[in-house]
Amino acid sequence: MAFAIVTTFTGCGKQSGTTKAERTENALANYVAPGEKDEYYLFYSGGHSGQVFVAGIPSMRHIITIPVFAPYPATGYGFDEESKKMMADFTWGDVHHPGLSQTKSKYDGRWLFVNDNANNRIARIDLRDFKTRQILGPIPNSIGNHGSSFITENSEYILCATRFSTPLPKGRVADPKDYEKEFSGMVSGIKVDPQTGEMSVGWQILTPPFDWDLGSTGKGPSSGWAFWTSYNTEMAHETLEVNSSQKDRDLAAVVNWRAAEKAVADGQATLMDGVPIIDPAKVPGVLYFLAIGKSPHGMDVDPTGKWIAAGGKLQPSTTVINFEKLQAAINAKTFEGDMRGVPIIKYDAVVEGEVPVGLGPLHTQYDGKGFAYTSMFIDSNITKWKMPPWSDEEKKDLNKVVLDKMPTHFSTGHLVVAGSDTAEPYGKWCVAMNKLSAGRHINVGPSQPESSQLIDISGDKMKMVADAFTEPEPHFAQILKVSEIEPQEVLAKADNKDPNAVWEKDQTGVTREGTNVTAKLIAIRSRFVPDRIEAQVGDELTVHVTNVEQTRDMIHGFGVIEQNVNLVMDPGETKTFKLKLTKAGVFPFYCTNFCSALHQEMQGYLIVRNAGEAPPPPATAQN
Ligand code: RUQ
Ligand code: CUA
Repeated sequence: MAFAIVTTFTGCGKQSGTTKAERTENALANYVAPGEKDEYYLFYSGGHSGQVFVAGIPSMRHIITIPVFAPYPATGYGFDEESKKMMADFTWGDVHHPGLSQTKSKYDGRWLFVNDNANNRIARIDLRDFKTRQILGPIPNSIGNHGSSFITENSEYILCATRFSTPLPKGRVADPKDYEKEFSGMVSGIKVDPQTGEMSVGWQILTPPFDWDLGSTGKGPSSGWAFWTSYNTEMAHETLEVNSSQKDRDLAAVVNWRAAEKAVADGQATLMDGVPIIDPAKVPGVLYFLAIGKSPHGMDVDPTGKWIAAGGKLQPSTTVINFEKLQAAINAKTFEGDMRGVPIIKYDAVVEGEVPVGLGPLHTQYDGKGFAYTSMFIDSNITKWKMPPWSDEEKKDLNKVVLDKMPTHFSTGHLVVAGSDTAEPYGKWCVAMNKLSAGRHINVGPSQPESSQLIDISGDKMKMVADAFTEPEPHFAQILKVSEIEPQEVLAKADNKDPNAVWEKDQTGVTREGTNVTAKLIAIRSRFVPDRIEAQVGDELTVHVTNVEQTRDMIHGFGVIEQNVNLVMDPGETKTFKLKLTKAGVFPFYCTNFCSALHQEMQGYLIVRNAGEAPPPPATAQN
């Protein structure tokens, strides 16, 4: 997110309050000796890099990048036909909030979903091989898929809310000065197939053109519900910096997604662009509003499902909502008016307290032991506070529940506590994802990385353990215990379902049908079979390369000189590229991954003759 608030740095880059000896001791906590392994995966979103970064905790060492919405030559992503097809017309995305799949409100280690704020998409990464396997979208009838990807307790849905609004149906044009009347926002339920993880658009709920912000899903008592904050309930269409912060409160959305699902099944929706749309003014019980603190951002349900903390960027407190009271208010119709036919729940009836956490609270995470951690964008710190139930004395002065503040460097956006969004957080570690690194690293010129800081939250007082840096820009992360998954290390031959996979020399070769030339190659230490592909100018060339290795880490690449071809095949994998041949010449191809002592020798030739210069290439296997 971008903030118009000018921030000043407190502190001078030191961990205030600790001595060098203490800092050194804390740092030992993140030391993972050579040959030893981390205990947790950290999946951070890569923001507008379009990717997901994987690091280990506690070492904070970057291990791999999982390409999702942008090409990534290191793994050949975006070059082969399979990934190009998934990326469709886009070569970037803005990845914000990764969400691990859950069963019974616990991570089940199957999939990681990430949203694309820029092009309205959601992607699914399979945790068996850490590869992007589906990109859904652009989602119909919505613009700006920021408020996602929030996973329901059994991964029934990924819930999304739009950051922007647009005249609907898409393609219709209206002047932004008629914003209030002509523009609409949307909450979407993206259905997840429980067996395959395949996503499809389930249903949508029409909303006024607020800018929906961050949210989360319910569990336990709040099972079946989801919550989002918003900004710009003023429905301004220009100079939002000023015009969208006029009101003291903004409206949060309280969504009963099970009711939405039922309304669609009962035929209470109308189709737009192929999606059943619910008008919440006509279908009561699906959507409610709740006026919470000015310009809020995160709205995070705690592990018990009873408490919801909403940050207020422009106020010095975090609002704690009691879900049981919220439910009671809905049942008793304790409303304070309505907005376009949607009831506004009475604030005083549902708020447990406003905790004075500091300036610029954005997101809250939980350790499952009764403590909450809120990121302070303006104050640059993490504030630890005690969750309700509070004593009468604490209720009188909620300063008493604020327990600790850890300075961060600098301007923390999101933070993540291991497992916070499940019913059973691991606790122990918190990572602060800071918007500014402001020179806490060797000087690399004006393009500065983001900084993430590892904080030990296992004791009464938080301990700063390590600084790490990534390319822009982590917005949120998920932490998964390494022992919860067992990713495959090679693609077993039997699991390679590509019909063009070949495993033996005599299955390889180059064939021609008219102007379509198809080559099937195998890659094995240290050669390609065949190592010659003959074709002519004007041909459509399709090449399938199978890496027949069944050994861990034995990756081969396939680069063709001056053809912008870059395949990378994991052991057991087949990849394909297509090329329209437009120029004659002899173009060497070679393996890009250093695979053996004779890796350099792993090469061959693509020979492109002018039409009529030579007979068509033989249809039989060479070599
Ligand atoms: S948002 S921190 Cu998507 Cu908070 Cu960026
Ligand atoms: Cu195969 Cu280098």
